[in-house]
Amino acid sequence: MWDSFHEKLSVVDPEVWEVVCGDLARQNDGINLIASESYPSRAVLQAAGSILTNKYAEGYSRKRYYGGCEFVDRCEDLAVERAKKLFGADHVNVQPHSGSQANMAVYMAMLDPGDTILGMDLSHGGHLTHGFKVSFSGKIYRGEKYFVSRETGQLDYSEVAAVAKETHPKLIVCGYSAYPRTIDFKAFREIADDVGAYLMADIAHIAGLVAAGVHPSPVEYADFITTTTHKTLCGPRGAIVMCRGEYAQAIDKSVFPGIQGGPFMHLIAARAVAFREAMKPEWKRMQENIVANSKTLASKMLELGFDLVSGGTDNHLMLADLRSKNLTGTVAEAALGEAGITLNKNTIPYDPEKPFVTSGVRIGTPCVTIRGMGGSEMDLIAGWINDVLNSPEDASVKKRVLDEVKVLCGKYPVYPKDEC
Ligand code: DSN
Repeated sequence: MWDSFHEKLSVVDPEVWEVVCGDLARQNDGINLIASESYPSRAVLQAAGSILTNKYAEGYSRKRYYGGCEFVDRCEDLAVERAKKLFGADHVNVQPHSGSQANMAVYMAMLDPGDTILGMDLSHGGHLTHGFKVSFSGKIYRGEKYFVSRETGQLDYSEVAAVAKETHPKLIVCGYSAYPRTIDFKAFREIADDVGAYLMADIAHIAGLVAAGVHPSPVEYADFITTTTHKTLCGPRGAIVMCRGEYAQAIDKSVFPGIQGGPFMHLIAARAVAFREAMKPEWKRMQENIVANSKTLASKMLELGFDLVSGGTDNHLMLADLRSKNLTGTVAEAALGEAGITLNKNTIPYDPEKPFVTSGVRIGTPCVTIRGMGGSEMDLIAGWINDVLNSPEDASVKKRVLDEVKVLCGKYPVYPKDEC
């Protein structure tokens, strides 16, 4: 055994330890409004950082290509059984390393190269893997798009139906990265049935809300459901695919050996932990609070004169259209970052700016809610966003907000500082 085998990270690699400590301080001291991030529990982090990372387990439980899988089989079984119970799904594959791979697994299982995928346009809130031209999904398959209504900023289901009739998709994707409203999965099922397409719901953003019953579930309507496990689900990085029983074998073969080799057993263990936590009543209440906080923040933003795409929110996020403030998303993201508020620039529907500039910011409440903040903190946050974006060049405003943010965050620590 080499000398430093049992030494701590802080001793073996002070440079990397400094990064960990730096980001721990950033996470504790700042307000995180990135809609796709969350804070997993200590138990999830412990499983994710466990010695299960050492184990190769290609294959599935009790059908592996390696010996010594008796313990990891048990943890994959737990993850599968818990996910099935949590979402009411017939079949779940818990091995995808990411949301992109979960989506790829469905496409590779059900489509042939050149088949048409119909998804929401990326700049309207869709995802790269929903048929966007520079992604594998738009290169191997023919990507067609639907859009939100220019007037309402919301889905117009009759318009989606018309696009489906014109484009003859083999698979329709619903579920988005930046759509603030409830999705009508039944309407999508009807559209898919009318054109003989499969329906895939990518619920990566809203999976926690769906698990808690705060957003309607697609399980009754979609043939396939994919989700990452690290957004509102509050688990570790990674993803799962759910499907009707009739597609179980095709999906499993598509994930392994189709597109992946060895599953990350430490992350599958952590997923099992997250699914167990998601069955608790207090976790459900937390998901309800994520939406309540989002609505409070949205109404305060509207009161302060911000334009929100679609006029508000039904879920964990909102999209602020900054054109009336004469600001781009890039400028807003940077100014707020200097004031201790992290969010991301985001295209708005029909955005006149380039995707790297954008006219909007996406604002989400999962992280602030997980750390315990409520309605009065949402009012404060909206006020700080307003102060900074009214004078994005004013260093004294940003410094004042940064100090106030730090004081508030001190009352709602995320993780203990340990040895940092
Ligand atoms: N990158 C994710 C998000 O921020 O929504 C989507 O994959």
